[in-house]
Amino acid sequence: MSLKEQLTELKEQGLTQIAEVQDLKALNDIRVNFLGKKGPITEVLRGMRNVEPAERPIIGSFANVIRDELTAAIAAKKEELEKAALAQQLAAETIDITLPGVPVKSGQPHIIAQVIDQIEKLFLSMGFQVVDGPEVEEDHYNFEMLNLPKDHPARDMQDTFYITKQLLMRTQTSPVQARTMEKHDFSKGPLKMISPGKVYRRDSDDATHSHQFHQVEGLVIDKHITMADLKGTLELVAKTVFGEEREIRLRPSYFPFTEPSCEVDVSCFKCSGKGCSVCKQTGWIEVLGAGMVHPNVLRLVGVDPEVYGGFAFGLGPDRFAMLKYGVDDIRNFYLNDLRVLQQFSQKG
Ligand code: 2U9
Repeated sequence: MSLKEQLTELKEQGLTQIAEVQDLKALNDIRVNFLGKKGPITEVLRGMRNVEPAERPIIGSFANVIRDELTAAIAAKKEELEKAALAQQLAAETIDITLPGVPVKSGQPHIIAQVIDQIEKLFLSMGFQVVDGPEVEEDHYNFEMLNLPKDHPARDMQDTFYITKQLLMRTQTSPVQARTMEKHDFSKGPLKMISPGKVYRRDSDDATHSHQFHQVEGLVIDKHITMADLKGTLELVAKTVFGEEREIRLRPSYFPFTEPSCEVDVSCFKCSGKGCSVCKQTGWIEVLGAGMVHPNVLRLVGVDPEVYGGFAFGLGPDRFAMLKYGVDDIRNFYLNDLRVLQQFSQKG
């Protein structure tokens, strides 16, 4: 068989194999087989030594044409197989967007956190800072700095979880205010802060008491602060949490850290003051304690009570949430029963 015939036969064989091949790997094997350095075409061209020199360029270019034809056929087949593979993959991965979805369960902040968030937003909008502090506190900041020396009878008002003689679980968030006041540079401006957080008392848990609950305390210290500033601020708290129509009233009371001190009632949001079971027929519900910061407290943090004064208040988000949502047992907030907690969805 002449070289030309051998080459033509190789071409036919190659084209047949290319036409029949079904996958990319086998196609690559064909390419290596036919066109590689050790392939049959190279092998046939070795026989050129026996060909007339004048014939050699003709055979050479004939071989090149065959190489080009096979290369083009392989490229075309490669494209065809790749397209088919992609089409197959797309068909296999098709998503049926008409299938019903799997609902994703989303959580929500705890109801107490929601109440605290609402109060924080109000005070941030009035330029207050929100300050955190330690829950394991020194006796010094929890009591001493708040005008409650060791022998003060008012220390009996709170039973305390003591860790050591000097360390305790804070019974109020006031120590955060004492620490902040101590650091504050009053020449740079007033102090306006709230301190939300957990507090601890050695109470037996029942429907209205929990050994751990929450407080938000507020403090404003500046020159020329009056009780009118206190009343205006607390009126906003009452309206924000219990509704725009609410009014408040102040009744005299006693706290060691404020003088004068008061208890604050909000007009009943259930009966609007007519009298019902929520307000025990009085039209008013006690929601807060407050007062003007005691001069001794100011002196203890190095602030001159002749120049500066201010107001302070304390409220219980647990009590707020119980009143607002008609929850009659505080323990519901701490049992983590989803059936209870999911009722306070922010969506609805
Ligand atoms: C400083 C000075 C004074 C914070 C105050 C109250 C009145 C109060 C209770 C209400 C219900 C706590 O959540 S509760 O149990 N609080 O009645 N708290 S004045 O007075 C301060 C705080 C810090 C330096």
